[in-house]
Amino acid sequence: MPSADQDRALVLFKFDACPFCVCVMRHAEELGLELEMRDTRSEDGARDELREKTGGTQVPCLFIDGVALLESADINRWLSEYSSRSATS
Ligand SMILES: N[C@@H](CCC(=O)N[C@@H](CS)C(=O)NCC(=O)O)C(=O)O
Repeated sequence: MPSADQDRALVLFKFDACPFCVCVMRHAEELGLELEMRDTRSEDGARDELREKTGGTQVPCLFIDGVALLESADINRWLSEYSSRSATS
């Protein structure tokens, strides 16, 4: 997993009716982080792309420099660390 101590390209695969996704999106917003989003329900090809990259369709899935991180609690923990590190650099 890429470390949270430097700028990373972040892409969140999500859909809006998913409560775990909403939790991650809210947390990112609270931290002032803007994430590129891919919606696996409303966006053509996003779900297939997620399946190709992870072997499944579970969301939320955060890609950190292209590396997939699943599980909302783990994503939120990584984002908190990323936010605090980038604020001090
Ligand atoms: N433990 C996971 C649960 C995530 C989860 O259950 N996501 C659902 C949507 S709410 C999902 O991806 N279902 C499979 C699918 O939609 O293909 C987390 O906290 O992120």
